[in-house]
Amino acid sequence: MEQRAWWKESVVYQIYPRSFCDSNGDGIGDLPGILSKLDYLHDLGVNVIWLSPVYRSPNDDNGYDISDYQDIMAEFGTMADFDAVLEGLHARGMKLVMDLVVNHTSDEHAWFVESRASKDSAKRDWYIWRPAKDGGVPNNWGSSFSGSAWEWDETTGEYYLHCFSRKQPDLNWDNPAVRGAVFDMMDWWCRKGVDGFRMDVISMISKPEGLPDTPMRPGQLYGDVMAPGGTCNGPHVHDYLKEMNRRVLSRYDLLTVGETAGVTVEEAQRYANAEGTELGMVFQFEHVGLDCGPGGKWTAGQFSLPALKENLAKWQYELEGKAWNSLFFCNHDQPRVASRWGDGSPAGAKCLATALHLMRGTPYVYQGEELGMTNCPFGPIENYRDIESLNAFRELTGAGRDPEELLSVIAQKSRDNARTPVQWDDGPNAGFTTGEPWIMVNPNYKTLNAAAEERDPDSVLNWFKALIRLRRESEWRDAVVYNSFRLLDPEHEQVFAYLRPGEETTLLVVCNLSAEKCVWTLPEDLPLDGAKLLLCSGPEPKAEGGALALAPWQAAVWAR
Ligand code: TEU
Ligand code: CA
Repeated sequence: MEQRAWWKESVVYQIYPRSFCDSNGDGIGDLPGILSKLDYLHDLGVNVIWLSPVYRSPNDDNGYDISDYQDIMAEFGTMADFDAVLEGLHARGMKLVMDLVVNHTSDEHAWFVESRASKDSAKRDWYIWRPAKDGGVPNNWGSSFSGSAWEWDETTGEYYLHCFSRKQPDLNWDNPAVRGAVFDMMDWWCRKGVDGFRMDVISMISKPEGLPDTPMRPGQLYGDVMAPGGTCNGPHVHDYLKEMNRRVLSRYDLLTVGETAGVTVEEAQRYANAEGTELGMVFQFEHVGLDCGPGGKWTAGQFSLPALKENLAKWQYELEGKAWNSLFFCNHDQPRVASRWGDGSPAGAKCLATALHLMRGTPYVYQGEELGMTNCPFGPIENYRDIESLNAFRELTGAGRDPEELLSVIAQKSRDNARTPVQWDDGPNAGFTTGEPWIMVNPNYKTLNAAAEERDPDSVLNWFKALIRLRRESEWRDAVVYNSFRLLDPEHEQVFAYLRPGEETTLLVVCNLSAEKCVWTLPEDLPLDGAKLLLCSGPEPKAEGGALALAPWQAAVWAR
């Protein structure tokens, strides 16, 4: 039996503070706004909150560019406001996980200001500086936010590396002083009582020897920093995480999850190994890359349910007994799954949630996913706010891409789809703010909002409550958390069905992830008689001669 742990039995809810709830009418979400929603979160049943960055930041990348790790961004409130949220969560038996962004800082961080001041600065080697090569950039790496990953600094006549925006210079983790400063800061937060860390692009902290060029696809303007041989899963990343674990993590009872861009199952078995020498779990990104085209994120790809099932099953099989899995479809960087792999309907959102939440691993609910929030019809590029989308539009149209065609892909994939304000009610700005929201509110808030869904027993919100209760409180909770996994009918184009076999109980999960009804044949060795129906969206499908007639987007869970 898997070693038990509270973070394996948890359901985590991610808050993107800027878009969660605004308390003071400036159109920007904030910590007092979060405080006002703790009962809503407790009632949902989640027991851990992952808080996207609230540290001091110039907001070039909405807080993922930190200028002071031990102070709070003025727009979000004060450290006292933070302490009130932490205390409020603990008073409700809930936990708080911070977003640790230490692959890079803001260029306004005191460390970088000192580092860029002079080549002889004591902190020069805290970042990655290189002289020009053949009169230009040191290698072919491109930033994830377009352009070269190298920025020329006139003052000292060298380039510095930034895998993201030019205002997010990469820290040099090969420097023990950098590691020490990061570990001290982490310890400071742990002593304040936080319960863990989500670690931003932690797979990128150890850069490859000599910073070699990476392969370029035809038509690509730069080498991809996340391609093999680039910055992911570098030579010392596991040494540094073991050191982090020794010096900080192992001293506290924490949930730790690495955002490991470019991770494979083999690497995940190391990052999230069962011996607990590095992290508790990692986020993988293969499944959310399946519907990207050959040219990467900004080229249209085709969704295939068999391909998604194959990938998710691979991660279930390859990690079992070796490492703990995380389960997510949504976060602040991904479009809304209800639109992406559903048809935008509540039934689709409920069905997708069932497929995700009954697998083995810790599930993550992204703010608004519990409401079935959908992608937003932004229209013109002027309505977007995300640096990644805006820079891509400028760079790719500048390189000759048709603006209309590109805009249609941005509409599907932009991170801004996840960053529209949470829809609390049908009042002005969906109850998010009394002011002018920093980003447009999805016009469907009139009918898609928490207040309406709290009153509707068949809402997405009440379905999430039932899913979370099944995992956290029901008599089947151990089966949901710790049972094994076996995919059924891998090739079926509509149905995602799987077993969760265990010693005492086996769960059967059947999801018709399509807008069409279908008849699904039960495996011979799985007659349903005697099985107990635990959850079902719509009337229980009757098994006629071993075949289940499933309504569009119908999900059902049995135990036997
Ligand atoms: O994201 C890392 C990352 O790879 C993202 O660029 C993501 O894969 C991409 O946007 C998907 O298209 C982390 C944070 O989650 C993201 O919000 C930050 O912008 C980024 O790191 C830099 O801190
Ligand atoms: Ca505010």
